[in-house]
Amino acid sequence: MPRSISAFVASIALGSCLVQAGPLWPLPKNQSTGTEVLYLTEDSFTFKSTGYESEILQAAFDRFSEAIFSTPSYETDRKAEIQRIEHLDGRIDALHVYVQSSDQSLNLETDESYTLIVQSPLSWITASSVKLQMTEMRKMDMRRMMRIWRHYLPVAVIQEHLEAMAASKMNVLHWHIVDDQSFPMISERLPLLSVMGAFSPSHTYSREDILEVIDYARLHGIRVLPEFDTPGHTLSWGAGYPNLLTDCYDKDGNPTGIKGPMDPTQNETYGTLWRLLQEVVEIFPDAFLHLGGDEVPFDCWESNPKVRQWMKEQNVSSFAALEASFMKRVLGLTAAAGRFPIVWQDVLDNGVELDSSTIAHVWKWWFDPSKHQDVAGLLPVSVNDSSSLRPLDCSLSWGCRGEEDFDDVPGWLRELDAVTKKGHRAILSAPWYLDIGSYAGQDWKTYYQIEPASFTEDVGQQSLLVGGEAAMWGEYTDATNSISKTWPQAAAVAERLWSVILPADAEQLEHVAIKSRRRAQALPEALDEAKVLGQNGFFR
Ligand code: CP6
Repeated sequence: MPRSISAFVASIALGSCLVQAGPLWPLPKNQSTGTEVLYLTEDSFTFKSTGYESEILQAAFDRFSEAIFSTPSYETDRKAEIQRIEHLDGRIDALHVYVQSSDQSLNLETDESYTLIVQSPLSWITASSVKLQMTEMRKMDMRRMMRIWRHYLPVAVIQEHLEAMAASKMNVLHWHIVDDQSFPMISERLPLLSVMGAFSPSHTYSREDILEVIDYARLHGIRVLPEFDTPGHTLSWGAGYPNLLTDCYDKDGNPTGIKGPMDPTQNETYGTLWRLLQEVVEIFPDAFLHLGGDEVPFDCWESNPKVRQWMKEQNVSSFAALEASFMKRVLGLTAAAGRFPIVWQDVLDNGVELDSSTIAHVWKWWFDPSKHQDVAGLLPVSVNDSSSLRPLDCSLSWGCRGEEDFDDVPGWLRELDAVTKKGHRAILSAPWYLDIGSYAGQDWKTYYQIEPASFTEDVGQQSLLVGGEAAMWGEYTDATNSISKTWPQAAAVAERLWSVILPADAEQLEHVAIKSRRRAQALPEALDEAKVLGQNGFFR
């Protein structure tokens, strides 16, 4: 039995650190607390690896030594401090870390559970994998992710995000690396993408930059999931390779000079994508690739006589079917490149029949029942309008597409039900748009109260929800405010995702009850904890 447990809380003068019982973040599955108060000092304390050694472990030791002993000392009364330490119950001289597996790769199957026992003079951690990230999260391993972009962010800012992610135990960076405004990734095979499409030559990511981000992430136990969004959100691609995009026409059939989504009717479009994809898989090692597929506007395709002619010839009867044929070819290329695909929910909503191995990314908080007539027995759609549940302010132009979007159940719950009924795995970001926000960073409470698994009581369906994501779209954030807009709010999403309640899991009901009680207690404490983390420089 541990004689005493705890988080490394207040760090104090003398380069020492008190170990006290306090709120742990994220909440562990099990925790027992003793009564003794222990301490560490910089001179006597060491980390020691007793299992498989690794670079990741060493990097973590360095980071935590720094975090424990180099934090600012605001309680600078040294004398009082010496007296305090003399009255404590014991010193911890070492933390032994026993990693049981030699496998250092990070993937969807990585077991991140560990047990921490705190006692004097020796404490230890036993972990299955080198990723000392979490206590076991029952049967569902929720993946916490975070997305950034649209303005350019320097590598140093991305690294700061990675540090904050590691501090809140987020484990995937969803890097939405290109969008309409800019193509910052330097491609060796298609150099004009960034030469013509980036904001400027200095607003780019070289291969070295990207590899640096990926390695920095790896040493923090984080995977990098790149997104190359097509066929929409691709304006910047057209600066260097205009033939990739569709020419739009006006009502009188004259070209407007405006470009639309990618041109799905030309083989060269897919040839160019294939060349880029080969480079992408050289650079990004993750098994998954995000293919986008969101918000494809059909009006430009419709206006283009060549596209209409092609559709007639190929017997493609609708623009949704045209989008489907594009996505299917891109999915084929992705499989050929050896990556598993993730797509935004729009692709499934538009009726594209996808292999069930494709992961659906749910981002809309509204729901269009007409797009889901093929799925029987969905959560009932009620038209009674309880406005208190509206997740966001309807004055935002894209927030309210008609009253039918909002009823007593958030649209994303229905969508999760629909896509998992079709057998797809799902990732959820709809309730966690950090870029939107309401008053002065108060949204973390709303983020924390989301119950992502409550869309069904079917354990099979619940098990298909593989992750959640705190999203920071970069329309209104850049290097000057991206960190402060994102943190520490994102930490509330992380804690929520490590503590997801699965209502249908009968054998775990007791645990669920304990968890929800602790969650209720943790809410006020969590804010204090976030403040401590903030003061200690985790969230600069
Ligand atoms: N950019 C891109 C965005 C969004 C999407 N794709 C987006 C728009 C509105 C909301 C959330 C996200 N900013 N490329 C859609 C996935 Cl509310």
